[in-house]
Amino acid sequence: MRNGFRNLVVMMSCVLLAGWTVVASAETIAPVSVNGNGGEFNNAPSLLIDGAMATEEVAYNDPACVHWGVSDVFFVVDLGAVYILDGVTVQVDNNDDYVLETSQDGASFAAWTTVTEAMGEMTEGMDTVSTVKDHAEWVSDWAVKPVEARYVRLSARGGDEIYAVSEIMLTGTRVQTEKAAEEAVESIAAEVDAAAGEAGETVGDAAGAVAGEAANVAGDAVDAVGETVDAAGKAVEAAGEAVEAAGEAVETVGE
Ligand SMILES: [Ca+2]
Ligand SMILES: [Ca+2]
Ligand SMILES: [Ca+2]
Repeated sequence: MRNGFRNLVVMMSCVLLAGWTVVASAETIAPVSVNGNGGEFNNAPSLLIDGAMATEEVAYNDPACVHWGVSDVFFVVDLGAVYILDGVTVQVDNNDDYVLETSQDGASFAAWTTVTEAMGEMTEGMDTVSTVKDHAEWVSDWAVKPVEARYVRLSARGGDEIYAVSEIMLTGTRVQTEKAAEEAVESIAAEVDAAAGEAGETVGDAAGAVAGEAANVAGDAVDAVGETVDAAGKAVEAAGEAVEAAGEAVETVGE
């Protein structure tokens, strides 16, 4: 019975998930982590994905910026899952080029787009630029080709060799892979098992409670019978004593 229900749930989940290659619409992605490599840089890489940007035109070494002067430095943002990336908004130092590459496995990266010195309106300091059409900092002649990726790598080149970034914001659509779909089905099946197990335990507990109560009642009844037997015994004793007393009285009268 339980297996039958489990199979039904698994089957229904498979039907629901079949053809569910892409779920949800394009969204601003919340990355799960970011790390920096390739040389020394200032401030925590986590600043790149905290959702906050410095005010435009502030200097590269603002506390909201990660900045560096070694051209080998790069940062890798992990989105936690594969997305079809269709937009990017970054805030970078205005007078350098910033290269964005993407990867599905975190090992092999391919070029995606480059933020150039010519983009944006700032002539000094940090400048926000975006490919997202309804963003206030949209750059009309900058577009990205949608790409499937889980990792985005940022590095800098050219310019004055003083580099800074305060945020990398990506938009895209989550890709539901076959494996993720299978995991979702397994997780639903496990929940069904757990619920069935708990229901079984509850029934067991209830049966135990009923049996215990019945035993208590039976015990009380036995006690009551015992007390009655005691009382009867005492009455018999009393009667015996009365008979004896009567015998003695007869003897006394005889004498
Ligand atoms: Ca930030
Ligand atoms: Ca700008
Ligand atoms: Ca610079």
